[in-house]
Amino acid sequence: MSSTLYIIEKSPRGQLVSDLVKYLNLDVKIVTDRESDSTFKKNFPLGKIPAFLGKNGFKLTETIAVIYYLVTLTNDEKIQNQLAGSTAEEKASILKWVSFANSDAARAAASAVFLLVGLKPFNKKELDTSLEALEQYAQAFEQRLSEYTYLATENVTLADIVSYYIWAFSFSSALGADFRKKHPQLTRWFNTIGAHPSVQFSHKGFKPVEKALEPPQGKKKEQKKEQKKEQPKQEAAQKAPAAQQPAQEKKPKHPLEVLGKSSFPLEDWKRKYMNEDTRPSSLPWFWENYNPEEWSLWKVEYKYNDELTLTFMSNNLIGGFFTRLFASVKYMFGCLVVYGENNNNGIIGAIMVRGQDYAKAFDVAPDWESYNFTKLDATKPEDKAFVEDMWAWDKPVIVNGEPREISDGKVLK
Ligand SMILES: N[C@@H](CCC(=O)N[C@@H](CS)C(=O)NCC(=O)O)C(=O)O
Repeated sequence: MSSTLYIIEKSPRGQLVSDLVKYLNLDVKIVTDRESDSTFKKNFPLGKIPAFLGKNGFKLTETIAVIYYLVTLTNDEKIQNQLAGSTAEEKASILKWVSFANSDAARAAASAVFLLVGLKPFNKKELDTSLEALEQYAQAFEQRLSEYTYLATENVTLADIVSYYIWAFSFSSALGADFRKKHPQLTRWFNTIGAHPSVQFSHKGFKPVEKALEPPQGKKKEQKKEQKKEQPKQEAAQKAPAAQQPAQEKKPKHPLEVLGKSSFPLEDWKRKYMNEDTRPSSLPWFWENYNPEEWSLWKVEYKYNDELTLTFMSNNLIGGFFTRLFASVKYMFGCLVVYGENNNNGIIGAIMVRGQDYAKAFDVAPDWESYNFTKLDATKPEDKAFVEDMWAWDKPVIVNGEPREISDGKVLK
């Protein structure tokens, strides 16, 4: 049995630790699906990633602790001294940069990127603060790198490696060519580390964006308009004296509850889908049991594909949407997938909903209006095939006549 490292795939910390495992040629298994891994839940109740579980039962979290431990797992003393330092001063200087990159710089980068790609509700003040912090941090790099080739010693160390992933993350969307031009030493260093074998596993051929993403203006305006329309209704309701409000009726917990029990065994289906092969086994069972009078099928498409950047973030966006659909999940099943590649991807999928009105199931999630819904008719071969393709994820999706590979996806279950 080998040791296990749990990561979030394609996140900077995940890329850092899994690249290090590969670079050091360690016998460590990388697991990206912690949600369905009971060993992870049992051993790491905080759920934080990365998390390392040694084959001897040793448990470790916190990126910095994990990478230092991985370095000790090589028996190559030369590489240990190079990456983590040999003198007390070298060791401390490396740790200084590693800590700075994994805390201050990582926080500012994540905040700027998440605000710009829409993973966090937009807030101009927060974006300005994060970009200012990144500017300040770039100056600190600039200063060191105007005199030295690397951050901490005369060689590539963990300081350079950890910092590389944070800048690469920022350069993937939040900071454009103008920023790099303003910081030539940082840029020179970034390109040097980018060519080092330790980061090649995830970043081979990485191209920073030319233009930083713009704040999501249009979408914000639309949301504001919607909020304004809603406000008078809410205010009127709040102002109405209690006596005029209808007596407390016993409301069903969920609007779809009134439809009563369906003949389709949803929980059995979900289990079957998760445990059996989709095309040969689950799908034939599904069509035998599916009742279109009780359940409807919908093509669901994200409206703002042109604002998506990294595919793992698009997948996180789906994850967030599914979390917010929690209250409706016993009336739904389906998948949304991410097709395409970084900086050119989209979200599409097929979801089955109890009843014939998609809104009743979806409107529990505040971001449901970021999606287009089109009803599917399973008696039409093309609609049936679309559902099958979305639930099997084994073929490219055809978008505007072009086949696009599926890179990721999530199951709503
Ligand atoms: N201080 C921790 C931070 C770990 C952390 O925040 N990890 C994120 C992913 S980069 C995470 O686990 N997020 C998901 C969660 O909290 O459920 C470290 O350096 O490892």
